[in-house]
Amino acid sequence: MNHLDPIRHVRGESQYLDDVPVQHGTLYAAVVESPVAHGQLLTVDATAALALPGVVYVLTAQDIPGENQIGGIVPDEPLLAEGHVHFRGQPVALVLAESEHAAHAALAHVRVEVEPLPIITDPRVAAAQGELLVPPRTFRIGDSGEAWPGCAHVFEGVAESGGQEHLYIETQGAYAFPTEMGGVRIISSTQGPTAVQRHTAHVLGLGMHQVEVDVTRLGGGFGGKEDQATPWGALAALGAFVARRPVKLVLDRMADMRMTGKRHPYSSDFKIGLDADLKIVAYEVTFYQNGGAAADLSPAVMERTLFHSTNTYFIPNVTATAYSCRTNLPPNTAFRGFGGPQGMFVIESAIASAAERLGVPATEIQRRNLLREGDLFPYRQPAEGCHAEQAWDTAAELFDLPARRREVDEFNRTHRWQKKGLAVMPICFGISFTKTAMNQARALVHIYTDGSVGVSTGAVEMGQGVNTKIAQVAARTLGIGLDRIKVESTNTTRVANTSPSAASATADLNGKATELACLALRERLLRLASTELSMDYEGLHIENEQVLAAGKPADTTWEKLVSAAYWQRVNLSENAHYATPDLHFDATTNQGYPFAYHVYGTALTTVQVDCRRGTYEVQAVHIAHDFGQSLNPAVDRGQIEGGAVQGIGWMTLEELVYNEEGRLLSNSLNAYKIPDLYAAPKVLDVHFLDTPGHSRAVMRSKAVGEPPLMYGIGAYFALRDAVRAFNPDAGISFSAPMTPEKVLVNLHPRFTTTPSAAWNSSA
Ligand code: LUZ
Ligand code: MOS
Repeated sequence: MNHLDPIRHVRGESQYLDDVPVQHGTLYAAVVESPVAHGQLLTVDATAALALPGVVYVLTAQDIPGENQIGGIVPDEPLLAEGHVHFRGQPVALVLAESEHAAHAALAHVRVEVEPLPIITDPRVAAAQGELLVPPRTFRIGDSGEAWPGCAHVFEGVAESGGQEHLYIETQGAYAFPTEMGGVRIISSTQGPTAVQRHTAHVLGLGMHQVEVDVTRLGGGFGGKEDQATPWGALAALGAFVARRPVKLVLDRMADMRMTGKRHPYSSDFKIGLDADLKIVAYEVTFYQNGGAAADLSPAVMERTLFHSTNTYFIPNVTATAYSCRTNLPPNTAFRGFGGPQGMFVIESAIASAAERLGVPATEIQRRNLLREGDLFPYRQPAEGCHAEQAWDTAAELFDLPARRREVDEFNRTHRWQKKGLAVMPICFGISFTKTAMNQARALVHIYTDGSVGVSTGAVEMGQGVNTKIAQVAARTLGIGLDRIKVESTNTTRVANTSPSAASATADLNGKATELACLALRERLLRLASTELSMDYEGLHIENEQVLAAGKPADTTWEKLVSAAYWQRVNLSENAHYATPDLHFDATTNQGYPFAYHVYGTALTTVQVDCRRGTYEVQAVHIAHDFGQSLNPAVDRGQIEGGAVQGIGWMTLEELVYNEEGRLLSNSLNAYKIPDLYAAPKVLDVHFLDTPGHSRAVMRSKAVGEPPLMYGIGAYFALRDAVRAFNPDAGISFSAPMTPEKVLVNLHPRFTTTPSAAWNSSA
């Protein structure tokens, strides 16, 4: 079965925010941005802007009726700047005008005066000055300090990974409507409708019941709309609240790139110790996370970095510390993997560093240290249903790792100016929100009298296919066809207190709630059938819309049964709640059982580098992945392909550049490259491992959203392998992305010039 939406997408029938018919009287909003990255806000003078034709309002912090605060984890983020500005692009004022053109034309006429203050863009500089968003955290198991003397080999180094622009095709936006009694209704492009509702209510001084948020679908989120759809929803709502007219606010691409946070860049120190058999004995790592100007989700992202700091490996002695550093950049935020990829890049760098210095293949160290059943993660959860070795060995065998290695080495012996590289990337990703309380969801299922079914949950469809999976769960549980089922928009009035669609857990949480609701409805209908037909309830079930008793049709169809239930006054609606069982975590000891389960897999990546130009091609990515019992192999395969390519982009082409004034230089698609058809791997093979899935996964179909992004890390190490084949002495720093410029510099270090070094080092 395929994803339900693509045909509508291709026909242009799918409804995104910008497809909502514009209501008469709508005002258009545009956001006045801070022109500097740090300073004291002296004046915001809108006189000239207000004199322009079509400009109706210019709103500032003074116009906010409630509290000017949208911080989630830490209350440190105003909706509109007040007193100070902390990053370039920070919203300072909101222009409302009769047309989009008039609103944008007015921006330059709002005079914003700022007394500049010193700017920090580097997380290590921030940490040195005590500029931390939250106190540091340390995850510890064993005693790494005691372990060093017993190690045969100890290596230290630095690893750096860059940020990443989400580049959802649909930019941020919201459309707000005033409702009766001073409330607002917001159509929002958000992964977190409840976050938009909660913060909007707070900012407007309303109860949450006065704010309704509705989401049909997003043109991509990738984490960028988990927390950071909120300001645009709240700003549109502020406009609608003040003007008592509908207000539409949509960021254009460059404004979106300037104003919103991205994946966190990290700079990290590592120290790894191995015994004579290449077993990793100890690992110490310190992460400096570039959090940007406000906490946003950074503390949670930092925590997930710590959770994934040992990737798929068992290491008995670990000390992992993370600093979330305040800099004058837009607050960085959730991005597919949520800090996990950054943590995993460092342990892979440590292993590569050890392998290179010992002159052994990295795969020797990787394979020997893979997690086994029952091994403890540093946070003390045991690896249960561990498929790390199975994934590695299946990939190595199925895709013939030894032959691939020989082929690469042979090619490199026989080619001077072309070099190939190969790397293996095993992954392990924990599924659940690390904040235990967030692992809950609800579903509201209505069966209408004609037998059709409407399902509402907290899940947001953003292209990932969650609605398809929820429809499958409902159809399978009720025993009816998919054509009977409609997955409704995500609406805070129908399903309340939702967690964002994030953490790869959306189908699990909302799918399980849907399953529970449908099970209750099915039971109710079959109880009715058993009395109507005087049959034993135990033998009854529904299949293909037939009621079957002891495997034989009982002369009653789904439609007849539903109709009978209505006339018997049986409740045809059900509201179910699901909370992932068994989870707990103590954030003071950093120990517990935070994840429902882990997802495993292994990727083999082959690249070829043109050693005159530094350009390269990712030739093949071969993946063996643990889907469990996939509910939808087509959707799941798509997630693996998209995730792997997005990870390759992060590790290779995508280079975010801010200058020292905190201005984004890579501010459009001229300067910021994401993988296109040509940059994507020529071969992308996905093998479904034979694994049982997990009872905490929806219908034993494991979560699939974030894990594959980390396969992309293999591309960095494959490129490194190719560069070293050309220049074995290249002292390549562990610095991603490995752009063609960086490859060239590493191939020919003698020709390195200062300007490119400066380009590479800009945070
Ligand atoms: N969001 C969140 C996430 O709030 N908590 C998480 O643990 C998480 N993990 C991945 C992606 N988003
Ligand atoms: Mo996400 S990074 O699961 O919003």
